[in-house]
Formats: sequence, C-alpha cells, structure tokens
Amino acid sequence: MEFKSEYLQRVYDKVVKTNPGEPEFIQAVGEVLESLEPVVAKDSSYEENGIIDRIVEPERMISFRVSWVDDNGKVQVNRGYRCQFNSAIGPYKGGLRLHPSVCPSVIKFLGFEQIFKNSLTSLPMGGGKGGSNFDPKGKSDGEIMRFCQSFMTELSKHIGADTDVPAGDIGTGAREIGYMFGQYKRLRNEFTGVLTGKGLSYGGSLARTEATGYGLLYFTEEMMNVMKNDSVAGKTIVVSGSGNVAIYATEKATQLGGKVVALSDSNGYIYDPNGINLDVVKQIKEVERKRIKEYVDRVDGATYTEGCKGIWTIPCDIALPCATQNEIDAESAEILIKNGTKVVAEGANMPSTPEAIAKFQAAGLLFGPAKAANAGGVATSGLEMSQNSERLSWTFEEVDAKLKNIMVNIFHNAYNASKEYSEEGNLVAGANIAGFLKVADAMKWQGIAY
Ligand code: NDP
Ligand code: 2IT
Repeated sequence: MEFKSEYLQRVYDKVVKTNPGEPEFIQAVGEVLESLEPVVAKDSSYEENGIIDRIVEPERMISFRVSWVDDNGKVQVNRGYRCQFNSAIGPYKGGLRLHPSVCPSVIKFLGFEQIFKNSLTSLPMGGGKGGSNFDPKGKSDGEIMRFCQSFMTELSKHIGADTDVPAGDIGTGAREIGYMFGQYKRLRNEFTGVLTGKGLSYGGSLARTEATGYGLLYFTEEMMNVMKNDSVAGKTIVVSGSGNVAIYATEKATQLGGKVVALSDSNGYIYDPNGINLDVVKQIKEVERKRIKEYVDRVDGATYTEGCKGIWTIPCDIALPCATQNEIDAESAEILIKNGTKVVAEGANMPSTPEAIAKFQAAGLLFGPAKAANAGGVATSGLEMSQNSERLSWTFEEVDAKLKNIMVNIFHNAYNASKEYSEEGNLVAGANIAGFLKVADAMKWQGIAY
C-alpha cells in the first residue's frame, strides 16, 4: 500500500515485513493507517510519541497447546491463542473464536480491530482476542466440555476480571462460556466476572445474546435516518450467516418493519420471499444445532442453494454481512450495487474486502463499517462487567436502552469525525479516527515503556 505520510509508510512497511504470512492482519492495519493520514498530518505528536509504531504491535501474544480426549478415547491436540493487543484504556476485552481457520493472522486482525471498536463504545475496555483451531462442528457435548476445560486450564493463567475478559465469537456461545467459566472458578476458587456472555443464572446480562444483532440495526436505523432521511421499515434485507449475530439482526430488522429474505451458513443459503420465519431458524440453529438447509423442509415456498457466496446475488435494499471476514469481494459488491442495494452494514468483523468497500463508497452507498456497526456486542459485555462489579442485574429494558444509546452515539461520533477529518459520511475513516484518538491520548499519558 502507498501512503502520503512518510511515517505511516514506514510503519506499514515494517508491519508487512515483520508479520509474514498474515494477510488478514496486514489488511486490517492497512485500512486503519489509511484512515489516519489526516490525523498524523495535523499533529506531529503521534510520530514523536511513536504511537502508530506501538499500536500495531500486540502487547502480548500467547500461544499454547490444548490437548483433550475425544469420545473414542483418542488424544486430540489443538492450538490455543490469546492476543492481548492494547490495554491503554482498560483491561483487554474481546471474544474467543473456535474455528478450524483460526491462526495468528486471524486472531491478530480481530484483536487489532477490537482496540478501536471498544474505544468507540465509550466504555473502559482495551483490545484483545483469542481462540483455537478446534472445530466444534460434529463434536459431542462431552467433547466440547473437555476441550473448553483444557483450553481454560492454560488461559486462566493469563486472564482475570481486571486483566483480560474474554467472551464469545464464532463457535463460542453460552454453552462454551459456561464450561470455561466453571473451569476458571474451579482452578482459581474465585467467582468473578472473568468472562462475559455468561448464563443468566451465574452473572450473565439480559440482552447480551441479542446485543450484536440488535445493535447493528440500531446503528443502521440511525445512519439511514441522519444521512438519507430514511428507515429500515419496508426494506428488503439480506443477512449472511445464521449464527448469533445473524439471528438477532434478523429479529430486530423484522421488529423495525424490514423483511429479511435470506440467511446462510458456510455450505449455502436459503431464500424465503415471504420473509424469514425466525422461530424455525432458532429451532434449527439454537436448539438442534443443524444446518440452515433444514429450513426448506419446514417452510413452504423457501429454496436452498449450495455455495454461500451466491447470497449476494439476491436483490435487496440493505445487505448485512454477519458471517465472517472477506465474505463480500469486489465481484459480489458489484452485483449488490447493480441490483440497487442502498445500504451495507457490517455485523461480522471485516466482512468486506478493501476492494468491495472502495466500490460501495464510489457508488455512494451508505456503508457502516464493522468496528462501529457491530460494537453492540462488546458494549453490552461492558455493561455485563458493570453489573458484575456492582453485584446487581439490570432489566432487559435498561440494558437494551443503554445499548441503543451507545449505538446512536457511535454513529454520531464516527459521522462527526468523518466531517472533521475526512469526507463527510466516510464512516470507515470516521470510526477508525474516533476510535484511535482516545486510545492514542491514553497511550501518550501513560509513557513509552510498554
Ligand atoms: P456463530 O458461530 O454464532 O455463527 C457464525 C455464522 O457464520 C454461521 O452461520 C457460520 O456458518 C457462518 N460462517 C462462519 N465461518 C464462515 C466461513 N468461513 N464462511 C461462510 N460462513 C461462515 O458466530 P457469530 O454470529 O457470533 O459471529 C459472526 C460474525 O460476527 C463473526 O465475524 C464475529 O467475529 C462477528 N461478531 C460477533 C459478535 C458476538 O457478540 N458474537 C460481536 C461482534 C462481531 P457455519 O455454521 O457453516 O460455520
Ligand atoms: O467481535 C466482537 O466484538 C465480539 N466477538 C464480542 C467481544 C466481547 O467481548 O463481547
């Protein structure tokens, strides 16, 4: 990548050189540094304090063996990670991904993005991420439990309610968080808010399950209201994925009067012109843990197509990618634009490639970047931490109202930063800049030796 700033160019070139074989991490860094051009041009203190040099280097990257015994009595070995990226504004905070594609590049890109996302929430949380290349698909409950216990046996040495607070992500939901919490408590003899996304009977927060998807729609509604005097009501919507984020994005989109017509998993997608029946989806995904294609056997008029990329060929007003990174490439972006899509908001982390984002922006679509649009999950994790600290539980309505307020504020902060530093409405730049400024200020105050 080419930068106008000699300082940013030097930092970027070093990141490329020192992180070989890590394309996702380099992609995430490149996007943020590009957004920071006007910031470093305006204020030389970022260079003088080495802020950018330091912010791209994780404070700590932990990698460890996770061995466990499967149902046939055979020993299995996976690799676990925790990337403690930045603690300038609070304890490290971010999810744990369990997926065969997990590797240092994926964990570091997610940890890096989390720094800016968490800053945008306005809550005191640093950035981190972890996970394992363990594949939860097809594993029995006992195997999941034994993996989670082994994973936590090592992870427990590095985390704590005031140090690092992990949560869910792909492949990690309430079941996995429960097993991990139980093992942490057993090892440390401590009942603390060391994880978020916990069950309601042992310190979880109401509305955390719904938070990322609901937050995505609160953000989208505000973006459409302010920037186009429009709303979600009456719009046709395509949502990719069918996991936690996709399900609750669909629920809130429907409550706001939109019609979600498609969902997917990594094998293929369903199309239901009558609007997705979410009770059926919840039964298939949350209760039975089956594949999304089951839907067409249970709902008349719905169709299933193999291959997940084809979901972006379905005409829609609003596209909400809620599955995984780089799921919308330039080709899919062109199809969406040609089909008249007006809004793209990212529920997943980095789901659009840089080439796809450039096409959306050139075509004048409203584009809500992940760091801002999906921050509702971690924001509500922050609210769970607050409730754990005061040993009280808030009602669903209280948490949901705070979540909505946070998402509306994130939109305005990103929008205002875009006006001050970049082109008005470039929310990629606005979110990166607004997230960066607070962390950079905290790093300046805290000195250099870390
Ligand atoms: P889940 O595990 O609940 O669901 C993931 C969904 O995405 C599944 O439908 C899965 O399909 C699909 N998917 C995963 N990997 C791929 C792939 N390589 N190709 C195609 N589809 C894929 O995870 P979440 O819903 O929690 O997470 C979805 C996204 O949202 C991730 O990017 C995550 O980082 C992000 N996110 C999550 C937050 C949270 O609070 N949970 C907060 C903010 C962001 P299959 O079953 O076939 O694997
Ligand atoms: O990507 C994310 O923000 C998450 N997976 C949620 C992290 C959290 O700590 O709740």
